[in-house]
Amino acid sequence: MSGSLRPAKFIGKRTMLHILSCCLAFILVFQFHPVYSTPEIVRPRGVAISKAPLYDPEKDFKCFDGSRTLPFSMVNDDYCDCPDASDEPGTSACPNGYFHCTNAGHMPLNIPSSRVNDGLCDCCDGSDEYGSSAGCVNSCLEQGRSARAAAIQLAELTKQGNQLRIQLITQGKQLKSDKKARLEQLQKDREEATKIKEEKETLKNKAEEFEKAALEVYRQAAEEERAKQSAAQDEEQEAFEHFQRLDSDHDGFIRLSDLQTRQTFDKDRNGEVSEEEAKYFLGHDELDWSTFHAEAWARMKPYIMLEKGLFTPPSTPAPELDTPGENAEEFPADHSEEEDGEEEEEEEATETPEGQDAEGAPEGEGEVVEETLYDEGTQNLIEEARKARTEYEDADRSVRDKDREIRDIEDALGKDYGEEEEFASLQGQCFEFTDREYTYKMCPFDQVTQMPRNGGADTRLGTWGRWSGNPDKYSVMLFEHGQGCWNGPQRSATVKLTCGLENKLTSASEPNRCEYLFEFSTPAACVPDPESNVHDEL
Ligand code: MAN
Repeated sequence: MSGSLRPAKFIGKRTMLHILSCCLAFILVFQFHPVYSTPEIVRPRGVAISKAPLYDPEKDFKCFDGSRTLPFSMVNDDYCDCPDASDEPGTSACPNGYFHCTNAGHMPLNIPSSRVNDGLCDCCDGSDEYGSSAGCVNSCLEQGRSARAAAIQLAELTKQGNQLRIQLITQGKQLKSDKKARLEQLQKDREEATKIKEEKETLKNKAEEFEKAALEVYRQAAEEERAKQSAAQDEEQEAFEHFQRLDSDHDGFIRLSDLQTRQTFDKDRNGEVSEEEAKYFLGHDELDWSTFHAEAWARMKPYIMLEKGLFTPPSTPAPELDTPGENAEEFPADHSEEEDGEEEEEEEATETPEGQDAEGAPEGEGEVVEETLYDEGTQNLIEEARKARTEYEDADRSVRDKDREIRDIEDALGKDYGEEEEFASLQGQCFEFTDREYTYKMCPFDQVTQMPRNGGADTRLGTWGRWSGNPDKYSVMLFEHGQGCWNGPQRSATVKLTCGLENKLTSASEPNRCEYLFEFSTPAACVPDPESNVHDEL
């Protein structure tokens, strides 16, 4: 502001004030005694109309805090007498005082006393610079006009927005009562669903008991079968190892001569293994592995065991030599004391019989095991148990679904959606604003996130905290406890609500590191001011 202010000469002397306050007529006071600033109500400079009665020139002045009483001439004498600054409303004498600009044509204003005559025009009527050379011009009419136009515009917007707000209130109340009704229904349904779940659980347990008992039979049979197979494999492995030992030239055949060198087969214990003895065990002139395993091994094994001390024969005498095969079951002579050095040395043989791998595992192990075929009764029990399990799981899910919905509704019902539920319809919606670097997403009553435009993970700026406007609680939303800021506090977001005809996130900024500020326009914030903002003191 610049230009010339009406001639304003500061007259602060106590005597002058006293004279002026005593007896001059209104016009005279206004025109020639600038201690008084408006023609309507006589009052000292810098005093608001509302406080004028406290400054009666015909009485001594009492500091507002009651601490002192002064001759009226000491008001605005440029010397601070009252601790509460009330004696110096029109000067900069008191550091804690306020100067009131009337600003006729616009809005009155209180400015700190320190701004009086500081060379800067603070009041649009220029009244704060009556004793300086700032040359303020009175622009109150002009400013008032545009402020009023803006106020009218805002009032119109508020009026239209308020219509929408009224609809939102209806919607919000409806939403809330719908939720309450749904909650009641859900609580009943949950009781019912819990009963069903309990019944299904009992049925499932019963069906599983039957199923388990039926499967146990199969399990035991399978275990026995496995044990049998494993014993047969051990047996085969053992036979193969002996086959290899006896096959001294490793040509895949055992011949009579191979046996004749082994004391094990000296049945009559005469010190040598005769051809007959060797034939008795072989049954043929020569044997390959499979014939050995299928026929001769059973005859040889008792003798080999005897030799190792693993087998004790009955006390019956050893049988005479017979045709091979006929007396294969008979007990052999006790040769346990005999040693066969060669056999011991070859104990390390590691080859495996055909059809076995190096570890002796039978071929096919590790492959997909054939599915067990159950008898019809067992099959039915399995099927019934499966059905009972499915039904129980469905019943359990139904209870859990209801629990979840109940929790969500209770959570929503516990939230503060405004005095008249006008913000309720914002629950469940999200609004975005994109700046150069980020897209921000604000979901009222839920959370605010920040997404880098060039990709990368979202950052949670805060989850719903509370309304924090002052004095209008519902003008600011606070989202707290966001992701921690590197070397700093947890992120938080403040959302300022303004009246607008649509719900829209209109700005985003980060005034302090990791403290975010948003503006959100919404009809829910269009509350008409019962006292219009368009004041003037024309
Ligand atoms: C990220 C963003 C910024 C924030 C820094 C703090 O880059 O969340 O908004 O200022 O982290 O390190």
